[in-house]
Amino acid sequence: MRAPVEAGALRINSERLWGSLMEMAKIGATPKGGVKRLTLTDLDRQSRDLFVSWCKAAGLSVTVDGVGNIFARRRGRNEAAPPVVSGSHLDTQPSGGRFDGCYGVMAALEVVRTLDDHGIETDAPFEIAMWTNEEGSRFLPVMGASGAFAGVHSVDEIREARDVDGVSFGDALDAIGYAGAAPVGGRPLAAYFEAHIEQGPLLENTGNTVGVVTGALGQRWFEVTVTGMDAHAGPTPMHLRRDALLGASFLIQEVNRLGKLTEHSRGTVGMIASRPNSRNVVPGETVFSVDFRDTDVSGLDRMEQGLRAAAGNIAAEHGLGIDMRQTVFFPPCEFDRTCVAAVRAGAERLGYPHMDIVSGAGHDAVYIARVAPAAMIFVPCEGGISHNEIENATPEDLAAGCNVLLQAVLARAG
Ligand code: HGY
Ligand code: MN
Ligand code: MN
Repeated sequence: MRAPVEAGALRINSERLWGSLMEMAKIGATPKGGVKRLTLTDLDRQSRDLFVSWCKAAGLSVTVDGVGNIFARRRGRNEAAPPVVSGSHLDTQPSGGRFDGCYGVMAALEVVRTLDDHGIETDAPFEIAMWTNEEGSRFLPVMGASGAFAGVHSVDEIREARDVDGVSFGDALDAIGYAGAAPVGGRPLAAYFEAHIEQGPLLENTGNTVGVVTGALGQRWFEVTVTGMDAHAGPTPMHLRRDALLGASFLIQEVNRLGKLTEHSRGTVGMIASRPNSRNVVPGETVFSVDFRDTDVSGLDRMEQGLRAAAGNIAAEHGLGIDMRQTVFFPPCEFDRTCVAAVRAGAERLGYPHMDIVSGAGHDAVYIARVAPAAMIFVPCEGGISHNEIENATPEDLAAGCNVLLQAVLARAG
């Protein structure tokens, strides 16, 4: 029997953590060193199969729920107690990196492997969670499956979502064989912790290794459809045109202006499709996404009202139809103070420079925080760059975040 180790002296295995990240990053690897592993594609299936094989090799019992969320459970002394859970997502952006999401899943797996190395049994069971479709890139809504677990979305709503090719979430999930039998949500969790790269520059710029995440920005997304009239680019005089793409260009400028209203507000147009998309045809229809974020709902309201007012003026001036349909909304969230304190105590005990930080990105923890005490741990990423194939992080920082996760999990799992 190994000599018992005081909890504070426990450390994860940094090489093993890094190795699991690099192994997973091979699935969907892109020439520029990123990862393209869109949710519910065959690459997603391969990453799930690899993750499940590692969990089974670690003796965990694996269940899958009706929207493809995977839970890998490590027994606790008290099997009747609600589990402490940690995880994140394995799906990526089309031009994603090796760490966004994957780090949180591999960090939770490394916690299991470290507990096993030392023969440590926890009071409460511990579960690794892998949430389907966090990115919201192929299917709306973003964080859809953790949202379903939290009861924010129905399973039907999630399964009926369609991608740009008209493929439904449900059909894609069935096709990769991860439509599980377990009910979606409806069971108590003792606590939820998610480790994630910051995806912004604050930690790196301030020389902090750990971000104690106290909450996250609220988000409101729209799909805007501008309708004009297809026309010939030659004979049609300029003043007679109803140019949808031109109208959209004014609105895109307005989204950017509104996003600069306050220090914490954000406004982004990331996706656009213009039809018929032919060089010598005045575009008759343009559809684009709007992503507004702010620390409070009144800021989101102000940006929405500003854009609707601009749309009214542009529609009148250019003879266009403009429709704005909300596709995502969640208010700013504050994480559970006890869980946040457990993260901060872990960083302090391990002597890592740390700071409190609000997440600019949405994460599955934002929805899980609605049904369980939750908190997050951030580590720096190089240049604050993410949602980009050059996304990078150091083994030392990733190990530090995982060590803090281990401490926080032990504090809550007993
Ligand atoms: O968009 C976000 O905040 C996250 O990457 N889903
Ligand atoms: Mn993420
Ligand atoms: Mn992301």
